[in-house]
Amino acid sequence: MAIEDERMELVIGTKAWSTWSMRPWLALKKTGAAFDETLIPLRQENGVNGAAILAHSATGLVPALRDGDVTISDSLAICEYLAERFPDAGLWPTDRVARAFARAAAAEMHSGFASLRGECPMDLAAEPRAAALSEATHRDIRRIVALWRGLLERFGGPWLGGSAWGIADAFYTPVATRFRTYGVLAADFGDDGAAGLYAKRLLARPEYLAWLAAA
Ligand SMILES: N[C@@H](CCC(=O)N[C@@H](CS)C(=O)NCC(=O)O)C(=O)O
Repeated sequence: MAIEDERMELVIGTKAWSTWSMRPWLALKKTGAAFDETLIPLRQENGVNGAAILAHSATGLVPALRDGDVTISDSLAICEYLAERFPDAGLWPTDRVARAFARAAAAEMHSGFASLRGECPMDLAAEPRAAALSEATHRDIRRIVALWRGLLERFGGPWLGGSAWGIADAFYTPVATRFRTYGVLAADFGDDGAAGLYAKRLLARPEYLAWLAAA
């Protein structure tokens, strides 16, 4: 059983690199709940980070959320848990159809876009530069731009599920950082302006700015 009065603990990896850590951290920040953060530096010599993570997370991966005596691994499962634990935080749209599309968008990010993820790793400390990207990464970017445009139009924006920033937006925030770092212009990938502006909005969110300030 979760202990309601105890502060939750989110175990995360290096903030400049760990996109999977960033997503539930942003969602947890949006709830307004006080929480402790345990940061495990990634990419250490001799893989000491692996053993350090295993002490917190049976999967050997960050993020992991500890709530009382409950530990949940996996970014998407943590976000779902937070949405249920904080039903007033608006982490999923209230409209059933918008919620289904927002969930599908988050799931597509969680399981897809392997080329973009591999070729354009998040690096919040990197100077923006124009990168030559493969056709597979171009396909990923075109799909993301089409997905963003479609949801913004369908549910009226300014967020993917409509008026409230939520989990789907948290899931695409690292993509917005990649677009900036690797000089990706949404307009070159089928944007009419809406996706580019959405990426800018993601990077202006207070939750993201709080993460960035400590990266
Ligand atoms: N599907 C998992 C992926 C988690 C994952 O790959 N985490 C990476 C860091 S972003 C990790 O813990 N790697 C182990 C390491 O670098 O030692 C999730 O969504 O949480």
